Formats: sequence, C-alpha cells, structure tokens
Amino acid sequence: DRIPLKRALISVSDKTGLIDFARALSARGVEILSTGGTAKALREAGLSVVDVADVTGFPEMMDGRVKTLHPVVHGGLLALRDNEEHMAAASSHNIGMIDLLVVNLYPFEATVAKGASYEDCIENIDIGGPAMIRAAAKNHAFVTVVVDVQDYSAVLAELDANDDATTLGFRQRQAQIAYARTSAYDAAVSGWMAGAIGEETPRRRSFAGTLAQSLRYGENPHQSAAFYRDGSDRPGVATAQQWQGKELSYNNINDTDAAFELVAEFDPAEGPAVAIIKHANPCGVARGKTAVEAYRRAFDCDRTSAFGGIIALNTVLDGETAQAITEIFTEVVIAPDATDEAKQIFAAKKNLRLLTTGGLPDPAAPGLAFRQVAGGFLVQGRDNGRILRADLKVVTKRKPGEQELEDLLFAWTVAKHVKSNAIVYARDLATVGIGAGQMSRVDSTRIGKRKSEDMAEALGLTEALTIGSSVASDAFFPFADGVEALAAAGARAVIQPGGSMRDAEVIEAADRLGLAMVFTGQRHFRH
Ligand code: 93A
Repeated sequence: DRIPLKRALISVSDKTGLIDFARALSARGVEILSTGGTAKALREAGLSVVDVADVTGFPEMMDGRVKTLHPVVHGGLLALRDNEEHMAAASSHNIGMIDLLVVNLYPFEATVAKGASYEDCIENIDIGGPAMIRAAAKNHAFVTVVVDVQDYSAVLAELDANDDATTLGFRQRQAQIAYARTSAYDAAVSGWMAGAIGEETPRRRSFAGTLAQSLRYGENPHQSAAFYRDGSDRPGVATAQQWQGKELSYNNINDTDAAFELVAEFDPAEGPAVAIIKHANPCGVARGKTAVEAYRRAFDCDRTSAFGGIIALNTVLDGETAQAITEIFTEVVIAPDATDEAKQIFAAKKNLRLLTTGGLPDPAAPGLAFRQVAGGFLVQGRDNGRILRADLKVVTKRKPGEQELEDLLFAWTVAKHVKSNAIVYARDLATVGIGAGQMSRVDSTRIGKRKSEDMAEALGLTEALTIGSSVASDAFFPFADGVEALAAAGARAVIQPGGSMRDAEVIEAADRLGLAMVFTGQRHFRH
C-alpha cells in the first residue's frame, strides 16, 4: 500500500510554509506542477515548476475561474493505477499521474468575515480547488491529498518513514480531512448566502465549522472533545485573546460563553454590569456605578457558589475590580478589554485565565442555536428577543413604581440566561436570589428565597433581600401557587410572559397579595 511520490500539483491561496515544503519535495525528486500565483512564488524562491497551463494546453482564463478544470488534471488525479483501461486511456490522451495534491482554497470565510461585498464573496468561492480535492480524496488508494498548511510536516515525516512513499492509512486520514474541509467550505458558502438573501431560518441549511482546538477532554474526563469555530466574528470566547492561564476546558468555554452573552445584554453606556456564572447559570448579576461595585454586588448574591466561577464584564476590567476578583478563586474572567494595571494584578494568579474580546456581541443579532438529540440535532434561531418598557402590560391594580420597573426589566433580562424554570429576584439592579433549572416553578421560587436568606445570614443582614424585591419568571405561572410563593418571599413586583389558561386566577392572587404584575408577552425558556 506504499505509493511513491513522483509528481505533485500544488495550488494554494495561503502560501504559509509553501516554499519550505516544496523545497523538501523537490529535494526528494518530486516534480511540481502549479497554478499562476503559486508557480510564481515557487519560481521566485528558485524552485523549478511546471505551469498547469502548459500541461493542459489552456491558459488560465476568465479571471482564473478556469485554471485546473481539465481532464489532464482530473484524469491524473482520478485514474486507477491498477486498472488497465484507465491507464490505457491516460496514455492515449497524454495524461500524467498526479500522486500528491496540495490545495488550500480561496479564503472564502475570511473574505466574508472582513465584510466584503457580495461580488467579492462570490468571486472567492473556489470551484477548481474543491473539485481537485474531492477527486484526489476519492482516489486515496493512490493519491495523497493535503488541504491544510499544518499538515506539511506530517507529510514529510511520512515520506521520511517510508522511503519517500506514503502508506494507505496516511492517505485515508488525509482524505477524511479533505472531505471535512470541502463540506465545511460549502456549508460556509450556504450559510453566508442565507444571510445575504435574508433567509435566516434553520431550514435547508447545512452546518459545519472548522476545528479551532482539540480539547483535553469534554464535560467529563472520559469524554473526548474539540472546539469548532463557525467563522462568525461575533465577539466572545471563540474569538477572544487569552492573556494568561492554562488552556480553557470544555466546561470553561461553555460557561464563559454563557457569562459573556449575559453581560452583553446590558449597554455599557448605562454603566458597568458583571455576571458570575457557575455551570452555565448565573449565581449573581449586578449593575453598578463602577465595575468594582457591580462585581461586589454580583458577588453578594451568592458568595458560596461564586467560588471557582466565571466572571464577565460588559466594560473594561480595571485594576480595582481585578484586585477584588483575586480575593477568591476564579476560573476565567472575560471582558471587552482590560487595563495594564488589571493585567499586572492578574499576573500573580497563574491559574486565572483572562480573556479580552475587543467588544460586545449584539444580543439582537440573528443566528442559529443547536442541540443534539439521538439521531439528529435540533436547530432554532437564537433567542434574541428583547423587551422594552413599551412592551409591558400592567395587569394588576397596583402599577409597579419606577425603581420596580427598572428592577423588573433587569431581572427579566437575567432570567433569559437562567435555565428553566427560572426565577430571578432583583433589587436595585442586582440579583438577590436565583432559582434555576427546576422541574417546578414553585421550587425555583423557594430556592431563590432560601439562597437569599442564607446570604442575609452570612452578610449579617436583618432580613433577606428578597423582601421588597422585584421578580422575573421566564415563563407563565400555570397556577396561583407560584405567585403566592413569591409573595411569601416578600416580593413586591413580578414580570412574566402571561398567557396561562389561569391568568385570571394568577392576577387575582397578585391583587389580593398587593403585588404589581406586568406581562411581557414573550417567553424565555432555556433548557
Ligand atoms: O477559480 S477557481 O475555482 N478555478 C480553478 O480552476 C482553480 N484551480 C485552482 N480556483 C482554482 N484554484 C484555486 O486557486 C486553488 O484552490 C487555490 O486556492 C488558488 C491558487 O491560485 P494561485 O496559484 O494562482 O495563487
């Protein structure tokens, strides 16, 4: 199964590592065919190259749209070397065999990411490259295909180990990688087109990403894992710069994303916001006049759970906040930016990872969200729903006051990022009790209350901060018992979608208990 390399076709847009690789192939006696730009680069480096145009007998034409799409190229890639008819056809048509194909594609994803025009994006859809890659990969019984500059060294190592030949196992692995690349490429084209023509629904789409990083393990140490990028430039954990600390784990990436998406809901022009996340749920979120104040108030919601948490800021991490954060153990801090002073303070904490993103993601942006089920995956538009004051409908006799309204909207925004059933108690733009992920809404209500009582005790307060709080429920109350439980916790105002068959009973209970209640008309389940 060893195939010696005699003739290679190299056609690459990304010319990283090209010269060294081609030189190493030349030194092994491999003849090199190349397309325009690649041939030019190789010649300039003093290597001898045959132009594909000389082999096909056709010039590269139509702005390079047609350069390698020719039977002399595809016959050389696809011919079965052990098939007499194939070889007879090759020799009667003067088709020489190609044993190694090295192609990386027109940078379609990068062109889209830099915001290029529709026409530019179209021009950067590679046709000849994928055609050759797929042909070479299909014929991996005889042909070695390379689609990633990172694989050059592996090819040379393979040749070293096998007397300038490649083994079937190696060619199979390269073919598998090749098809991953062409399918991701076409998925990127389809995804871009969907956006370009305003077809953002998840229907008739294909999904793929590019491997960003192999992870040490998954959610648990016995699970393998990797991180894929989808090519979007949304600021966040996928595109962040890491300043210090060891590599992010699977759970870190998941939690960091949850944290940053949550604080991005809060416009920094209206002041700093900080979220502390554990297991993808917030254990404290607050706004403040300063970042450090927001952090301390978020921390005070649930100091116990905050230990080993992940912290996100919607604003620059300054020295004072960095100092406060180092008082306990934290896994990751993510912010749009960090001052030099903050970076210096963190430098003393080797295990703390600091990520900066350069900006905040737009919470209202469209996009897709995925979830796996046995035999497939569910795809939906991301939850980019947002409620403004004008959307609220007061349903009780008592109207919420000004501060209550602000707290209700704050709690509502946090609840969107809490696993259902979500109950969020807030006071003065800080969470004071969060009940997450329960099968019963009443249980979430009780958990939020109990956590607030525990904190009151720890902080030496005379009473739990849920007393006098405003509360958000991510979905409607099916019965009056949930509202009764909130009143028992001392809540004064409630925000919820409404729409239950028993809304009348729920409103009646709220009126009886003196609560103000508003309906959003929108639900934020998060499972
Ligand atoms: O426009 S194409 O789709 N038509 C082709 O026939 C073709 N053949 C190779 N693009 C084609 N390529 C691509 O050109 C390769 O995939 C590679 O990305 C690029 C290399 O061009 P150059 O050698 O001129 O820099």
